[in-house]
Amino acid sequence: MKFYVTTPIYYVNDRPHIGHVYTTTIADIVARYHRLCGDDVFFLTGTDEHAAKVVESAAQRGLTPQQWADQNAQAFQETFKKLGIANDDFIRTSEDRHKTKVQQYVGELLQSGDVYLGEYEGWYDAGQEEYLPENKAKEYEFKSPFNGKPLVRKAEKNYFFRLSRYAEPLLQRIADQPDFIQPNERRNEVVNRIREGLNDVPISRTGAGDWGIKVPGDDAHTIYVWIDALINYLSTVDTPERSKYWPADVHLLAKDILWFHAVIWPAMLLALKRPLPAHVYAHGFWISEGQKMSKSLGNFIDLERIDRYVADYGLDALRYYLASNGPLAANDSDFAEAKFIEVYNTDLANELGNLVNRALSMLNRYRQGVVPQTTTADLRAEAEKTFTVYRTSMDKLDLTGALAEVRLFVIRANRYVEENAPWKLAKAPEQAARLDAVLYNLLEAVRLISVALLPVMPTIAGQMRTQLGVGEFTGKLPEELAWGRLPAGTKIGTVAPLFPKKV
Ligand code: ME8
Repeated sequence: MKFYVTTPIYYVNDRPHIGHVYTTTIADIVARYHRLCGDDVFFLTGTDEHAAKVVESAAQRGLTPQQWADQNAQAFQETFKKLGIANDDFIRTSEDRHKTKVQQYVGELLQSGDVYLGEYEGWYDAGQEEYLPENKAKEYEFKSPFNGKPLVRKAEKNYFFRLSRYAEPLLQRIADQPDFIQPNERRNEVVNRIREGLNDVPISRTGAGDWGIKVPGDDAHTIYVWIDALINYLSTVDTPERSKYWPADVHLLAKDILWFHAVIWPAMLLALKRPLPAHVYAHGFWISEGQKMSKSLGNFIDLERIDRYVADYGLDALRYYLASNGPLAANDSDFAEAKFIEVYNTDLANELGNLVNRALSMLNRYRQGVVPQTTTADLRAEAEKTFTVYRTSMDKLDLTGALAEVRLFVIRANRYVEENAPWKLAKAPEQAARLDAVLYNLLEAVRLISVALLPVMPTIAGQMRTQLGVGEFTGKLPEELAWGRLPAGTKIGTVAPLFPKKV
């Protein structure tokens, strides 16, 4: 099966921060999971470059917009590479392969009458480059909900997209497929807003100079950055080799940009007569030490801090924390350093690291490091339940739920050690077969946990496998999550702590 997952394409004007790293890491985990299941995966991320802010910032630095975009796009690419993100492509909207497709699709929409030339007057949020509907402008007291600056009354001749045509088809789609927009809270918000009515939306602006994509046949108009940006998901795979990936299986993003992804983009696709993505998933926001992250507070968890966590605790610990404690559901999550350290010490060092270390050390001590035969499968039923829940959770993007389930199994396996006290069994020769069984069951639990953790902590899971002597993972995840695949006679590798304890 094919599986196509996307992240938002990030504004090149900003430096990468924990928010960008989060969505991209979640997408990476989902992509790795599907690859391990044997799917033909395409994972796309990239940068959104045609915003007016890019022209301003470039000018302030004496650079061309392209030079400034090049620098910053590179920063995003390097960051993602450093953080182990295995994306299949990185789309930049200033690339020709994207620009030609945008013109092609907008041309199709002009032909079909879904895009037309009209006049628009409304309340404009210059920072966000978007018009707010009259009722929203009023609700926010004619100030930007994002930066508090006054909205501007603006009139212009524009090309419009006939969004008003698509309220019913969109509502129908959401009714037919309730998990199209996730989580549920977000779907309800979108449905309520569509029911308030949809106006046509301007999709071009004038006076933008050369930075941006022109409306085909009318060089005075530049295609509005949001329309240009949304198209990346399709333009990148609209080639003979990649067309098999469309429609996307999931667009991942945060709640701030859900409207564009759940309403405007699907309506554009309906107008283009292209299939709609299967899911639009809008997670919540990270806040920082209890406060909203903002430029004015200067409290972004930025790259310097991220680098420090990676240096001190390892990249996989950061990935685990993001996935297990992040705002995947409707609520926001607090990124607090103390919490991060607590999760490292508890879930990783005390629970997982300890389990692996004691299981392998006891095998060395009592069986010269060779996996024995077993006569009972004490943990089998629990393993089967754990990994069934794990898989259904991963399949529906509930990474937090999947990891919570794995953690319970780690705790269970540690308790199994206490219950069976192998150190006592080792003293009684008539208990030799029982000790064999206990050791086997423990090591098989460790193997299963390593398989489940591969998408989230690829390096740690790899180390677990090396220490266990089972080598690099080459199988398929669903099969490898079945009980009893650890061969008796396996000679384990060198045992070393996975998570050095921190204070
Ligand atoms: O909106 N917590 O780009 P952007 C979690 N270019 N995620 C966060 C976050 C936070 N505090 N802050 C940002 C744009 N994000 C457009 C998108 S797509 C066709 C065009 C993440 O650079 C989250 O994924 O502002 C959010 O949706 C995205 O960054 C916004 O990135």
